[in-house]
Amino acid sequence: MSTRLSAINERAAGSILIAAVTLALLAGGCSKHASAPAAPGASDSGWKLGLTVSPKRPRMVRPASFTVHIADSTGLAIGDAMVTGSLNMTLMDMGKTEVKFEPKGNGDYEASVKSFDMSGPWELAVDAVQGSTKTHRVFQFNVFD
Ligand SMILES: [Cu+2]
Repeated sequence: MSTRLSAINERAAGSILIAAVTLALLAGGCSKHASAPAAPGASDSGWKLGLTVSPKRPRMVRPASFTVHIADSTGLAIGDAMVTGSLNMTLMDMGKTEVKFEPKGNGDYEASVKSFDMSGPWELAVDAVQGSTKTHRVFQFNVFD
């Protein structure tokens, strides 16, 4: 076998490996979806968080609002948590936009943005804190042109 051929083969194998790693990273990103069940870690609250984006098809240069509903594992609404959020685009580094959620009663918390800088896939990382109970959930949504 010539060294030249084996060098080419190594390079090809390298590209395949990079492709596989990229796919694994993308799949990992998608698996952080909102509806994933809470991990049974000791520090996890077991709270259920649900996100509603309004309008249903948010648009790039338009305002949008986010409503997070929080309930405990038995479905009881949690009305007195401190809730903050961080928005970022999933496929590029455009920085993070912090948002503050205001309690609206019945376990609902609301935040809004005036616009998005770009259309495409975004994620909203939500942190809810009540005393020593902390919950982190990441939601994905799309912004349209
Ligand atoms: Cu972007």
